[in-house]
Amino acid sequence: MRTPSFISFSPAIKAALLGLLFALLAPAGIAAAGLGNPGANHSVGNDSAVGEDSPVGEDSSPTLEPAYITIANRVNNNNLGTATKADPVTTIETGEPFTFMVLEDRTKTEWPAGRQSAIFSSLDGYDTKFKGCTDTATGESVSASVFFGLIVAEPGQHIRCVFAHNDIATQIRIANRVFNNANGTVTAADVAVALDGHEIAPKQWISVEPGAHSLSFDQLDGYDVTKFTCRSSNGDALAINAGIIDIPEGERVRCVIAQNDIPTRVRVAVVVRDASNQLITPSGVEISVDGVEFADRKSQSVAPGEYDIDVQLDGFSVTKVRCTNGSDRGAVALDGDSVSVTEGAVARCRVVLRPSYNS
Ligand SMILES: [Ca+2]
Ligand SMILES: [Ca+2]
Repeated sequence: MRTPSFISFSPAIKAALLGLLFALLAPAGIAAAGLGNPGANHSVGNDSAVGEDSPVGEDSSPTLEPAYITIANRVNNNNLGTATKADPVTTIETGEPFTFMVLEDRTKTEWPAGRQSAIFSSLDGYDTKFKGCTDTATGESVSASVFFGLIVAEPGQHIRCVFAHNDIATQIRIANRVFNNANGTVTAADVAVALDGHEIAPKQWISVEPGAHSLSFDQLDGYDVTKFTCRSSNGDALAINAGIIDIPEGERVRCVIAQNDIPTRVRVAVVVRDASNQLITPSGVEISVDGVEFADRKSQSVAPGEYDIDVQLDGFSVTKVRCTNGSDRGAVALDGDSVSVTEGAVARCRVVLRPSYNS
């Protein structure tokens, strides 16, 4: 197998040839268009005749009237991109013998007819798509393959090709969640979320400049912030330092803010002793807290406030009530049969009953 030789080429041509070979490897961010003559086939890897049999400057093929090409770059800046249609780099590479040209946007350029060619266009920070070519005389589309193929223009033919460049989004999306599994009544819609100091709609993609941005939100009274995280496109956690997140270029960052209502609860445990001071478990014990029936030894969520504890059992009387705070939050205080709980407190109350005739 012969290896391609670049010896007879200038450095610029060598670079172009390498670019052409590289194009075969489907580089990201570059759209390549091969046009025309769909029945033909071409492989650069086996085409060592380029450079060996057809040195630059010695064109043994018949001289043809040239063709013409105009390229049009469309630039979509819907994600804060700032490039213009003049910025993409568009080249056309023609084989046997090899020529390489940079095509200026919307400029009719002379171009060898009857020879295979490929067009490439790229723009940093943009996704580029080849949109096809048309014959400017007939308006008909010119057959083109999306990847490296052939364009063999007819003499005098003028072809117009279009590339579309769309700025790659750097975006952030913030989901705001509120969990009310205790006694909370706030909804996520009540929580304002701000990006760089401006309130934003939750669960919508927002385009941003890459770099540092501030995130803030209403921290609800009576709620814990249980989550404040951001992840990159591939799911990697991104650091949030004092509400500042650094958003890498081209990433679509998802953030979640979650707040969970802090439970305030009351639990009543009933202890019943008989006349011999033995523990018994009679049926018919009724527990109510401010008139609401409670099950024995089962805490229930309540709003912070004051609650009357009432325990009834025929033939028995309450002899003792004691409440402690089972939480590291809030406070519990007892005044007779009335317990007050502040936010986050868990009143664990123990109510002792003894036979009525003993009291
Ligand atoms: Ca875009
Ligand atoms: Ca909760």
